[in-house]
Amino acid sequence: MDKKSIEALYDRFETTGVTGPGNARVKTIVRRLMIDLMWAIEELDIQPEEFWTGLNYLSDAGRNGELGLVVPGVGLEHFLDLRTDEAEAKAGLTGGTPRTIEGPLYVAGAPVCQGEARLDDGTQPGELVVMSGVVRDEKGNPIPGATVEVWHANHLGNYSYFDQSQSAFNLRRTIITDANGRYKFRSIMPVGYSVPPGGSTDILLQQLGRHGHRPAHIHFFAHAEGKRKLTTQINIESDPHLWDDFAFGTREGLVPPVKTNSDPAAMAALGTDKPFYEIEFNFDMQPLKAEAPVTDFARPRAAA
Ligand code: MBD
Ligand code: FE
Repeated sequence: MDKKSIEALYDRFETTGVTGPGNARVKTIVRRLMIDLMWAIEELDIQPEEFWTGLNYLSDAGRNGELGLVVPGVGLEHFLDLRTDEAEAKAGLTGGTPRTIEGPLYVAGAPVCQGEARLDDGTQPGELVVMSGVVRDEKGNPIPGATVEVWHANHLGNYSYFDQSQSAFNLRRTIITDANGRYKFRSIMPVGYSVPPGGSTDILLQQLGRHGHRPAHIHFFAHAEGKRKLTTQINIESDPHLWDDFAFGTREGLVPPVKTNSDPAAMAALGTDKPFYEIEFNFDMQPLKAEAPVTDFARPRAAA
C-alpha cells in the first residue's frame, strides 16, 4: 500500500461510527500516529507475529509499571527536553541552568526543611556528601524562599518508595532557600541506577544491544515565585557512565566539581572522622514568559 492509500483508509476509519465531534486535538494526534504506524508496518514489512509481539511487549511494560522507564531509555524524554530548549530559545530565553529529564522516580510530599536538610536516615552505608548553593534569578540575584526539591538513589542505586526496604522519604527532601537564597544538605553519595534485570526495559535494551545503567546523579526541581520551574540533575564526575547514560540525562553544565574536604574541624562538625565530599551548585532560574511552553506541566507522579 502507498501512503496515499493509507491516508484514504484512515479517512474511512475516522468517518465510520461517528457519534459526535470528539476531541479535535486527540483526533489529529491519533490520526497522525496511526497513519505513521501503518506506513512503518508497510515499509518495514512488519509481520503479524512481530506486530503482536510488540503489542504484548507494551502491555507487559504497562502492567509492570516500566513504561516510564522505557521512555527515557529510548531517548524520548531527552527529546522532549531538547524541544523545550528550542522553544525557550525562540521565546528569547537563554542562559540559566540546563534542564534535564525528571525520570520516573520522583515522589511528591517529601518533608519540607528551611535552608538546610539531612537527606539520609543514618541507617545506610555510603560516603558523606555536603551539597550547597544559591538559587538565583536571571540577573544573578539570590532568591530567598525558593524551593529546591531533591531526590537521589542510595549506595545500591535504589530509590526510597520504589525500594520498600528504605524508610519513607529517605534521600528525598524539599528545601526552602534561606534569606541569602542558599540551600544546603548533607547526604550519602548516590550510586548509579540500573534498570531492573529481566524487566521490560532491560528486555528492550538487550534487543537494542545497549546497557541500562545511569551515572550517579542527584535530581532537582527548583521553583520560585515568578520563575519557570526547573527540572534538572547533577552528575557525579568520577562515574564511569558519566557520558554513557542509558537515559541521555548528562549535559554540559550539570557536572560540578566534587571536592574532598579533609579539614578536621569540618569533619568533626559533621560528626565524622573521615574526609567527606563537597559539591557547590547554583540554580539559575528563568523568568516566566507567556510565549514559552510551561515547564510545570501536569504528569502523573507518585505521592506519599
Ligand atoms: C533514574 O534514576 C532516572 O533518573 C531516570 C531518568 C530513569 C531511570 C532511573
Ligand atoms: Fe534518577
